[in-house]
Amino acid sequence: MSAAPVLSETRDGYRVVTLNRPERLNAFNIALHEALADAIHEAERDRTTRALLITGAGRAFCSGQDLNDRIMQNGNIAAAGESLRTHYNPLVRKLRALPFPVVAAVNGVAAGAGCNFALACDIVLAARSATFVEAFARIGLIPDAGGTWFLPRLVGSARARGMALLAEPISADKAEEWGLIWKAVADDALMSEAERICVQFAKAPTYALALTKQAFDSAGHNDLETQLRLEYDLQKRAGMSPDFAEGVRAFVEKRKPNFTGSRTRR
Ligand code: T3D
Repeated sequence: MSAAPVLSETRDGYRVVTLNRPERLNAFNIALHEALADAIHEAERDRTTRALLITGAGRAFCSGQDLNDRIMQNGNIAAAGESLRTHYNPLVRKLRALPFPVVAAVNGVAAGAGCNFALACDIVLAARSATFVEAFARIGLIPDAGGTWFLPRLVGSARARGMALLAEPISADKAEEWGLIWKAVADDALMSEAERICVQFAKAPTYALALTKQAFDSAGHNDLETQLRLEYDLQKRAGMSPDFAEGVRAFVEKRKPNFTGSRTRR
């Protein structure tokens, strides 16, 4: 029996999802896509989930599309593109829309769609030995899974074009220096640091964090006036949440807040 392509573990207030095809550096095939979509769906359905941690088994985070699957039985190469519609685009949309933060713990190489999948997460932590490579140009494709959207926004046009057109690996330290990711940490500290962040998120005002994600994503296409109006709408919603009342009371009473993450007052 072959191993499950994705492992999912429930922790106190968050879930850990591990891509589990280490022999292919956790490359995406249909089974992995489907198992990952199921794991994310389960996390979302579980009302106690307040953060998601995604990492890879073995020495890699994810090497993008499994290229073995692109060679058909007759030896021809399958047309690229359809998998974006059926799997990659829904995955990126889902990660951005989840009502809690998603932390990527990039434990090793993140290549192709595996790199952009990591960049779609809210917080990207990387082991110092990890690398980020927009490998697409090496095989005659363009960056997908949101890469052409994320890269220039994160690192600016010059570095985005360099990464995409040259397809050279970027070290975790350089990724942090460029603002591609949140932080590079020592290899043996990666999981403990990612878990520490998820424990923090599990006690956070989750509804406000979900609205914050929404505000940042809209800022990508809004002008300032539209964004100010959106902040007004979202802040009114955050202000109606029990966590706002609790946050203010805790501050005044000089104690730690006890956030429920809920959007409505009971
Ligand atoms: O419809 C569509 O297909 C469009 C969608 C496209 C999305 C994409 O992601 S396109 C980009 C696909 N990914 C790549 O091009 C990256 C391919 N992999 C690599 O360039 C290198 O493996 C890495 C830079 C990621 C790591 O290099 P290295 O030297 O550390 O490891 P390796 O020796 O190359 O790989 C180890 C094994 O994993 C090896 O298998 P073997 O020889 O031990 O049996 C290798 O073939 C396998 N592997 C790595 N990446 C993939 C893979 N097998 C299938 N697909 C992969 N993507």
